[in-house]
Amino acid sequence: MNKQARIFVAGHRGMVGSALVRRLAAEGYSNVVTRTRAELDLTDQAAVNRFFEVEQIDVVLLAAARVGGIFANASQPGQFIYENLVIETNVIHAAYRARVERLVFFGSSCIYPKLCPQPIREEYLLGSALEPTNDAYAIAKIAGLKLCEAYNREYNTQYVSLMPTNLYGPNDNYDLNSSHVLPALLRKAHEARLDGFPSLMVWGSGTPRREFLHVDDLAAATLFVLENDITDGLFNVGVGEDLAIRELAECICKVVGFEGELVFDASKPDGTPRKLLDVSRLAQMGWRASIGLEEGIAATYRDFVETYASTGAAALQA
Ligand code: GFB
Repeated sequence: MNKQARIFVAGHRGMVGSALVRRLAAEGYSNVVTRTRAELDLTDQAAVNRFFEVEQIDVVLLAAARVGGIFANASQPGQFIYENLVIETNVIHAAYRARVERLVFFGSSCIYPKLCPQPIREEYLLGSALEPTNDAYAIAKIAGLKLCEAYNREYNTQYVSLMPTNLYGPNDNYDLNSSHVLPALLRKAHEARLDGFPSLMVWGSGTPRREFLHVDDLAAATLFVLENDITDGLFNVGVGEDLAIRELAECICKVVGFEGELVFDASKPDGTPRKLLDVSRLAQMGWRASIGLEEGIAATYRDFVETYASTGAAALQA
């Protein structure tokens, strides 16, 4: 891909978008275009059309989305389905109208059925019913990847969909009501250690299994797709290994240095029992994740401590 290409990173302040911006800068891409929400509201169709008409974008990285952990998904399904459908529809259609050739759409492994055979291959999509705690979000993400497929078929665009497993890394959301498990436990373990608490509360039974990918690996996979001229299709992006939530909690406590006890809150939902991605499709093309879980958590914790120290606990609620 041309280093002068005008690359629009939609959602550049989020965890995925900011990782993409860092990676593009490190690789020497000099024309990265970003807009804050105040500058461009992606749910406003007319504004999105105008933006694409004037900006001469070559490549879109569509990382703007309403995202959240199990509780946020389960309690705000209307916002999750509406905002994601509108953002995807506006950006993908406006990009096509403005003759943007290449686009990468980011989804999530929760698009696959709740009780999917493991590890999950891309072709298991729509094989059976979704996990109810996140079916609204999953339907929106399935619609996004289907938009890409349909536009490629009908209009010869080159729109690719990447389905990352559960992500973590810098610029994650640490608000305990809306965050995912990894940042939530990192924060809880940190505060429990500082405050000298004897125990740490983990939601659910601790038995569901999850796979975790550092967001810098997702950014690397995205550049791999763009630079190797992969122009069509759906690709899982993960590490190919998972662990139980209890094991994740133990690993986080080790990194943070919290030595108290884990307590499990059975009133909170477990969600899908397991979602381990089969990552062989991208691996066969030559890409693999490189950041190990403990190493990635340690780096994320250092970043968290710096943010926490400079902004304080209250700012992390935002
Ligand atoms: O990361 P998480 O919120 O999302 O939860 P999902 C994963 C597992 O960790 C669940 C447990 O079994 C939670 O009950 N867990 C334990 C916790 N302690 C905590 C905690 O303090 N906070 C949170 N949040 N969980 C989401 C989907 O599913 O993952 C989305 O709802 C999306 O659609 C995203 O796909 C990646 O992995 O269950």
